[in-house]
Amino acid sequence: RQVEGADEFDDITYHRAEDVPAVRIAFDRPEVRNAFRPGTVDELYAALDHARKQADVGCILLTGNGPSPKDGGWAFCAGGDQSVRGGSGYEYREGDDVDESDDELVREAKAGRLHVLEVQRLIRFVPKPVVAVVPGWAVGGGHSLHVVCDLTLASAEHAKFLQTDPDVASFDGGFGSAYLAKQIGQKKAREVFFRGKTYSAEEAEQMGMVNEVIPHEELEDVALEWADEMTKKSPTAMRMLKYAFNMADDGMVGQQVFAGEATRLAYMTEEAQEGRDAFLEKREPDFRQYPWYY
Ligand code: 1HA
Repeated sequence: RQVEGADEFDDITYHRAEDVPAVRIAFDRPEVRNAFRPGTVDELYAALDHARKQADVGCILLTGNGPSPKDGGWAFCAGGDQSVRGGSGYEYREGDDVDESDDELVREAKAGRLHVLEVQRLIRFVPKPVVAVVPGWAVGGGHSLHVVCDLTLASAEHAKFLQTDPDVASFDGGFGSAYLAKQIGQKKAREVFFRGKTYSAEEAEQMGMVNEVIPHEELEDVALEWADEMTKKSPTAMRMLKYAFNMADDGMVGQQVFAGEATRLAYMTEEAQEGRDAFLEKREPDFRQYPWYY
């Protein structure tokens, strides 16, 4: 079913699965291969952030609606909409849905934006698995989005993976390239960017950037099965694992995010509660009652 408030969105759709504690967020501009403009990114961020905050949602499926009404083509996302790329980023244009009461947004609307990078960080830090469900083209900034997702499932018939960044004089020098190299190795990642060749779902699976290739008709069902499996596991263990996988590559920020969860666990102990209670009761804490575990 559609998530409440999602009818406000123009460029994405946002649904909650009925039987599985998962949501489906989909680019909804199939006529331009689901390329994103600034408003698309705003909506995507809002939906992801909403999903992040739902304690009864354990998995996020990110996909692209299709096929294109123009030619029947399928896409996950074709990256930044080149028709609104201006001098300093992607620009809001006349008629776009910009909230005029939001001064900051109005100011931002006049400047070019690259805030899909904020979406990448949100996908990276949301404490639940995010699965890229790729029904067609994953290109440029859309390719980078699949790279940053925890898992990727791809349509056997229609998924295609392509990096056009240097063809259009753009470059994702962060997760899109460096993290891709962690996934598929330095030589292959450099080939993906430097040659700009299109890879099939099967080739992408062999490289290690796709988890499973699935017949197109079954793609969404299988994605829901994976979501079902993952959301039956311990939320704490899944969260700690995601952050543990991230930590080695995310430096001090990765440590901070992982440590935040360790702090949450520590707060749940009697030992931590003794610290709090002693402060509130204006007495010395008695930590001697707790063991020095080894
Ligand atoms: O690299 C970044 C960033 C890096 C750092 C920080 C922020 C970043 C933000 C964004 C990006 C980027 O995404 S740069 C890379 C931008 N994307 C591209 O260069 C992909 C351009 N598109 C294509 O290469 C091809 O269209 C395609 C391989 C995705 C599909 O080819 P196909 O199946 O032959 O279809 P095609 O006829 O080309 O496209 C269908 C329609 O979709 C066309 O419109 P029409 O002529 O029917 O009016 C086409 O213009 C439109 N379309 C496709 N992709 C885009 C697009 N329109 C605007 N922007 C697009 N990206």
